[in-house]
Amino acid sequence: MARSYFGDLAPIRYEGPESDNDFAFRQYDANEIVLGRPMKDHLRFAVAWWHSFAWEGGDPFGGRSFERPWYPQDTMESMQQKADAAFEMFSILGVPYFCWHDLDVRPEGASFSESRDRLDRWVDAVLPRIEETGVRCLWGTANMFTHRRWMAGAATNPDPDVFAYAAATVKTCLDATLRLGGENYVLWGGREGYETLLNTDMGRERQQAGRFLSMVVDYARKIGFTGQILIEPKPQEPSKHQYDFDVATVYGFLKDFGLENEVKVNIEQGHAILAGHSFEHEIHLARALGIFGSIDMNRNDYQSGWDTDQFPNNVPEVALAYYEILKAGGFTSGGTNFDARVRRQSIDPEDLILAHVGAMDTCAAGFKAAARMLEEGHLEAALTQRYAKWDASEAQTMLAGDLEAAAARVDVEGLDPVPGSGRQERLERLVNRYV
Ligand code: XLS
Ligand code: NI
Ligand code: NI
Repeated sequence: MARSYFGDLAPIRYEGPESDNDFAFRQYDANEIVLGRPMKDHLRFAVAWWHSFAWEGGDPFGGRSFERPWYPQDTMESMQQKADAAFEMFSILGVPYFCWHDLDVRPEGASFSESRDRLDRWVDAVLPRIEETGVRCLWGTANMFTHRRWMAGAATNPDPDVFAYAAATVKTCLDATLRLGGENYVLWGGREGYETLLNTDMGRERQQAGRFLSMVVDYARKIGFTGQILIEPKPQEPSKHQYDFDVATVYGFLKDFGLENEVKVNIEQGHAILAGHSFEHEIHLARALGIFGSIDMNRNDYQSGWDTDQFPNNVPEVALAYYEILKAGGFTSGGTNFDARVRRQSIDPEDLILAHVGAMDTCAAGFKAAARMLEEGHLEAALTQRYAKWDASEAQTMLAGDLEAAAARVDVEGLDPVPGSGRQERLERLVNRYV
């Protein structure tokens, strides 16, 4: 029998906002129908294998602070123990999904083929657990940033041998994601960037990244992977500058390589802030460009400015994000992945559980507020009204015409535009009625 890491914790149930029980949901009622669907199907929560089970609590000034029974994570036995604890936690939380990197789930072997065999063995071990619990893979990804071989990049490396190693790594992880029935595959390029321009050829590296992504898309199609390929933008950290800076930059890159209909984005709250945007800005733009895919729901520390991967706890912020997601039509293959870790002093097993319970409640509260914002339609009505003149036929004719024709309207119609209020404070106050 599998050893229990979380003691005799029972599955978390919904008890409502008045409940004093910390081990209960106050906002997240999985089966509550919102906008015609159970909330669990809107939110599609996922636990991140790396932060919850592989991260050991280190920071730049100190090492491991946690003591988990599967440490040190260097044997296949520890992998099995970790997987047992992971599925135990998924069941306690009632989350439908998990996400993983190769390095989170198995130790690297002495050779590439040993690493690949180990990943296959992890998939073998996890498939029956998926079957029995119904908890599935939202996305898989390759860790191409921790090992020293990646220090100068993966696909963008000055050494073509590293490009080949990256190809082998992504191929293996895509194969594993396919076997697991994963609904997406993510590429996050933490080392695809530079430390100094003095040793960097950006034009060349960008071409390599474009070729690599095209190869990944072709291979995914070839093996019958029907999931969505996603790029996760981030402007910097760990590199000084990363090529997948933000949604706008990634869209330009996709257009350049003809991949804008093949690849979408996984947007992380903390990365949006690092890029100088808000989370809702990034989702809004991805929606406008038709490349919205999924989210990583974790926040930064606004005082330190670091990407601290904290669990969400700000309902108004989360509400605006879900409002944009609802306007995008909701998630299709994507979901809400908690790419978040407990603080290094939160060393108890129950801290892991409660962090997720709190985050799920925050998301549920924000989501319900967003659903009401959409249903009542006041924000949408204000937006429609603001652009209403553009619906007129003469405006559309002008847009399809040339500069001279547009210019001629000023003389012919005697135009003298009258500015209208943007009503910002009124709209901000309106949002506060929901959150
Ligand atoms: C790091 C990223 C990473 C990706 C997956 O900042 O968020 O965790 O989500 O590689
Ligand atoms: Ni991140
Ligand atoms: Ni992330």
